[in-house]
Amino acid sequence: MIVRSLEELISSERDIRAENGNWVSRRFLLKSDGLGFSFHDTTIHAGTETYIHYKNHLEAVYCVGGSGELEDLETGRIHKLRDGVMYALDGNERHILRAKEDMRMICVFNPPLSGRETHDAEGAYPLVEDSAQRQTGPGGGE
Ligand code: 9YT
Repeated sequence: MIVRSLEELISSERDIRAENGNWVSRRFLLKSDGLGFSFHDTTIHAGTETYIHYKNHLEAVYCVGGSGELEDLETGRIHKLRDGVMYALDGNERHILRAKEDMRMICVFNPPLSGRETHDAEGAYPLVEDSAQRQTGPGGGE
């Protein structure tokens, strides 16, 4: 069994800030934990707009605080986000997150993130190879 608190993640190596300052992600579970998914508590900061395209990962996101919107760039649809709304990227959809207030998001990734990934120039996380444990792709992700 694994038990972790947010307090112990903050300021640890599981506490990751986006290079552009738009979000902070506390990574409760990573690939090394062996569950087959990763599990994060992410805050998207108020007033920010973030383009994301996870080409290598599926993600489910549950908003548990704050408000903003999600634009699905595949369809052009805009969805309001607030406490109690979940979205799942089951088709590697390109999207934009706009936070009106700080949005607290609980995120699950499949395959799991390995650790310190931040978005690369194309708004994606590189896929970390099992054997080499090496980051590939533009920007290197770290
Ligand atoms: C909701 C979302 O995808 N935010 C970007 C950060 C990501 N969730 C992460 O690394 O935890």
